[in-house]
Amino acid sequence: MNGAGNFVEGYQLDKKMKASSGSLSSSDSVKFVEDEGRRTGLSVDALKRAFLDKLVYTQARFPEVATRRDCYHALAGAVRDRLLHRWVQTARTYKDQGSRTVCYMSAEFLIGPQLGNNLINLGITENARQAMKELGLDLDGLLDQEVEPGLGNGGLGRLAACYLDSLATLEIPAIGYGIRYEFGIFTQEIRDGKQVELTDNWLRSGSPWLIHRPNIAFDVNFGGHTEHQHDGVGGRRLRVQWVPAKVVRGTAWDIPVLGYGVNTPNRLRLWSAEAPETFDFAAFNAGNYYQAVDAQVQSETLTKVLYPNDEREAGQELRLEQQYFFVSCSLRDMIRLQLQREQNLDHFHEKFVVQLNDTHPSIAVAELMRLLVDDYGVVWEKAWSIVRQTFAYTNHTLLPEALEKWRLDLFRRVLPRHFEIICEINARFLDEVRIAFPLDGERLRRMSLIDEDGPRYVRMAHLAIVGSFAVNGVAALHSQLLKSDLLGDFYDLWPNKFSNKTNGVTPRRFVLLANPTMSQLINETIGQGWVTDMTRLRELEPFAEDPEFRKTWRNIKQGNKNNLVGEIKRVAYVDADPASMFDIQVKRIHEYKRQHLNLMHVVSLYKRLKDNPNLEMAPRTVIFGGKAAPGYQMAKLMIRLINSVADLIDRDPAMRGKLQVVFFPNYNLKNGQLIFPAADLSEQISLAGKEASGTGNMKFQMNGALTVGTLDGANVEIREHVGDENFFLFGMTTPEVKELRRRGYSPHAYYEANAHLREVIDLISSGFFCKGDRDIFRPFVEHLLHHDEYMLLADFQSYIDCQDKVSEAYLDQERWSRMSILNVARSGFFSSDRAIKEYCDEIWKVQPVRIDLSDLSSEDFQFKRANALAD
Ligand code: NBG
Repeated sequence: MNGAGNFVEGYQLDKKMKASSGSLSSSDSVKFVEDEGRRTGLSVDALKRAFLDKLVYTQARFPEVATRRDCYHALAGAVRDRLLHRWVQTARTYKDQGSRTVCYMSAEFLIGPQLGNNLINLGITENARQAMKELGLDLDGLLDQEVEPGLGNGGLGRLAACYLDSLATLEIPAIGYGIRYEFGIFTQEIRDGKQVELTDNWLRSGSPWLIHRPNIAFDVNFGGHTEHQHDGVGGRRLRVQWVPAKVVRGTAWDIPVLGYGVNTPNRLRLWSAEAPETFDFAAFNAGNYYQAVDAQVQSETLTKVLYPNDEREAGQELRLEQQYFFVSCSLRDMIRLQLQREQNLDHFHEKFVVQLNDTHPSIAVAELMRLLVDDYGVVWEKAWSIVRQTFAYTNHTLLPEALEKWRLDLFRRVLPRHFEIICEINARFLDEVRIAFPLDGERLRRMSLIDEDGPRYVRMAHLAIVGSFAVNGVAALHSQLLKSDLLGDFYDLWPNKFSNKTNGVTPRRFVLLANPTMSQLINETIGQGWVTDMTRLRELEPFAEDPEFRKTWRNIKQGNKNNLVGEIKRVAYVDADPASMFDIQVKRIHEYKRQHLNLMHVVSLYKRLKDNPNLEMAPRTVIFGGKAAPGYQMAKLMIRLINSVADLIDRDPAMRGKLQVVFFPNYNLKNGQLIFPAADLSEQISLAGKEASGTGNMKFQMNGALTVGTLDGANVEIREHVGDENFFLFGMTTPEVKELRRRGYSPHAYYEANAHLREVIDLISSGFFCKGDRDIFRPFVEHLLHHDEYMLLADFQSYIDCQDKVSEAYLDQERWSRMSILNVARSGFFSSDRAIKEYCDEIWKVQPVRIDLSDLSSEDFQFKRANALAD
């Protein structure tokens, strides 16, 4: 009641203020400045006024009828104004200075909810909380209204988002280029223990962060054929014209990405597809209404939905079309910007550097060649030199099935001109290989851009490498394996192209926003400098020895666990025991990530507890979360098995207070921000050599979880930083895995030799966990016993032994807290700021550009060249 009163009062106040401010005309520059200052001010009062302004003039609502969603939009709108104020200033500065710009090209940007992060980066979370409170509203309730844009699958898309955050924070001129999918990653529900996919209609009630630029539009060709003509002196110049079968228009949608504590919002520019002519009047007049809108419907399909395959073959035509579509729009946008400043494209590579986030955008190599040679008349050699100085490529996987290749016939049908260009690039490239390695036909075959074994394919990774000046992996081990195995031939040819850039994650979202209580304790202990210089966390180390500090630390963790317990109850209808160890594995469900190994440990504990109810062990709640690609049957079966085991354990009174399993549905950023801070134990248990880096491992570490993990991906470096004694290591190393495979791996032999392993597997295959049904999990067990590609059985015993050590450590809470504090103190290296600095210094060669914020004044806004305005 009180709240509602305040709310109306605030509104009255706003009206009064407006009435007294007199008439403001834009010709009066002084007043304009004043008004601008108020419009985008950051004080509690300014935020209140702006909020009410948005509620009325954007949402067309008044307080008595406003819903929470309206209020969210009003607040987001007010925050957006503050971003745009900075944005305009930034864009102007970049334009004036002609700054060298990083273009991060990625088919995925998993940016997550924006409002909370923007408040943090503007430094106004507390002011906004107060402003809302004075209006009778609760900030957290409003934050909760935001529908997160799920424009990515997992680590790769989230990495791109972390990098945008760091680029802006480090004041580096940058643009993220991607796709505005209408439907992002599906929403996962669990029904009868099984995954059900629901469409993610994130745009249903509009996104306050998207700014449409209908004037920034490009027509993109598909299909058809090419026509070759010779002209120029003596007909020596080849001119190629591409006659397409279909044209789709891309228009730009921008999302501002503000850095922390700076005035730099960079631009995330996403392309959306539409028909060039939205309505076919000829067809309409002929009486065919459906045909009249058909082109539009067909074109829009292109950016309708994100492919939900994480590290799995996609291979569909539409996916290739999506890739080409966003790449073509992006490159032409860059060319447009360059031609605003210069007469020609000779210096394109000096103004822009393009990072290819995996092979998804790698068609850019051929597209930039096409644009330069066909559209701008640049000769091939010069064009190739520009291309090769523009692109750099990041590889994100060693899994063969995740390496993109396109069937030649499909590729040629969709992109006939690019097919020709790739053949030319390949011919010249193979010549280079021939000269470097004479008479090595086998090597030529391996390195060719075209895979000639069986049905022919275009190898996108090879195109990316050949067209780039730099190639990097995403963790030390991964980069090493790229050089020694997967890309060894390319390393032999161009050793200097290769480097490592270990991934990082942004501490703003994953610590400051996700874990406010721990952040506050850190601020009080060592100051706030760590937020932009994570190595400062080292200053926490001495406090690991302080019993008082450890106690506070534990209380904070307990508070975070309690929060998660509430959410688990809400979404999974389970009462999780907050006194138990929270043992968490959240990530995409994939055999190589071995969620089923984790589950085998659960079954092992269950069996041992049944056999010996007095077994001394730390009580555990084992929490899983993650989506399975809809067509990946084995991953879906893994989810089902997790839920079956969870159910049975829940029904067994002997397990109460000892062991519990929870499947947390629809793992995404929003709930991730609750999960990481609540974890005691982080499961990073992929088979060595399979996980390129992992980034969840870093998010857990920064929030004080200890890791149980293999020597895979960035785990290796995490362990180096925290020290062997603060990391639970198990499993084979990469050379051991290789050696075992070479000798011939027989999972069955492990099964025969290990009685406990046999008990665990037999219990699963007996149908014990699904009401005696022996069939459901048969494929699962058969697969393990006879194939076990990811060698669970070989690592089983080592994992179980290691988990027993975890349990023992957890029972000594003082020791555990000490280790937890040290994990946080030593997590600085895994900030995305460090990673981005390395990219800037070693690959991109870009410098920060400071943005000074001044009020936008009308003087500043004289349209001096009024008659030269662009239409
Ligand atoms: C993923 C890897 C992860 C890595 C992220 C970000 C793909 C193709 N790769 O290990 O599996 O952390 O990329 O680099 O999604």
